[in-house]
Amino acid sequence: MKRFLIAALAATTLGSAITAVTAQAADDIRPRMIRFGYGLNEDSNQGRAAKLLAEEIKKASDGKLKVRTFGSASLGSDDQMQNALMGGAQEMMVGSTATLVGVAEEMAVWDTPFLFESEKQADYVLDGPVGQKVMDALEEKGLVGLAYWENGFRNLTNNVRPVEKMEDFDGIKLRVMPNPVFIDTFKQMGANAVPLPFSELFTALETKAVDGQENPYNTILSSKFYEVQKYLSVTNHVYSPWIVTASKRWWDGLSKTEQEIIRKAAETARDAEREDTRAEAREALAKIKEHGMEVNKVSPEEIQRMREQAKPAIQTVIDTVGEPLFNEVQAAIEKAPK
Ligand code: KDG
Repeated sequence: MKRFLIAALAATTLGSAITAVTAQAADDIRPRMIRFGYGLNEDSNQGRAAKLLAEEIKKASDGKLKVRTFGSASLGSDDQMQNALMGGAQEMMVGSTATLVGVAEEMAVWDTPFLFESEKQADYVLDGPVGQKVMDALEEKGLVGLAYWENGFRNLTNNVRPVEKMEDFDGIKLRVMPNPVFIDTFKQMGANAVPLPFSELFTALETKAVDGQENPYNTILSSKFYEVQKYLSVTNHVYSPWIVTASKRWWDGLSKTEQEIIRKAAETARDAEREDTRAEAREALAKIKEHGMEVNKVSPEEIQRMREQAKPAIQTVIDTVGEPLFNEVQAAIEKAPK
């Protein structure tokens, strides 16, 4: 009997302590409106994950932290939003790591052609120490990196010809992300690389200002590129992460409780987004074909030729991020599960 009473007393004390902490935590959360911007449309994998993040933050803060999501680049292109966060004019966003290279050059390591061979490798490296180190480089520039989401392995579309061998790139005006490594990579392949923000891409394809582009299957579907593109050539030439970031100026004004809620929600949404993106990608090729695109898979021999040809672009990455960081990423890849 005595043991039960002691246990009951301890539980009551513990219970009231938890209540007190929870109450304290609740006091630590102020009513806030958070603007979360992204570039794809709300029906995309990026849009679905943004909605989930908003729900998770609202739930964990008992509705005090409200997130308004703004899709289709309605708050601006990735680099415009990144500048808005650094200036404190917007609170949060998700966008490409590739457009952050001008902010923190370490981000260029993720643009290395053929860096990852699988999503498992990517998850292991991005969510590990070296992924965190690259993310931390954003802080002194006014951004807080919260989680890497999956954009995915990138493939080529164009209206000129199927790309079956490297020479087929010749003369193709290929839109690339505004990023030195992407420009270098496709110049090396023989394409005419044209850097453009994502928000201008569909119109550029529709008006034939460019012949082609490269993006994961999910984006080709959700952005309806099949309406303005004829050929899809499967290369998986680079794995692109997205990154969820917050304005450091805003972030530093949050309580630890609020920061923990937001960080945890970004990680919860990350895990769900990766699952959702991979499930959608598995079905994507069939759907892209149904929409009339002609699909070809580039042979391993030709992929090897492209790898060789891309080596100067890899040197651009090493020159940009430094050999130590590049080697640290390579070492993490070696340790990653296949
Ligand atoms: O906002 C959309 C971009 O974050 C993303 O999709 C980047 O892959 C990208 C591209 O091609 O610009």
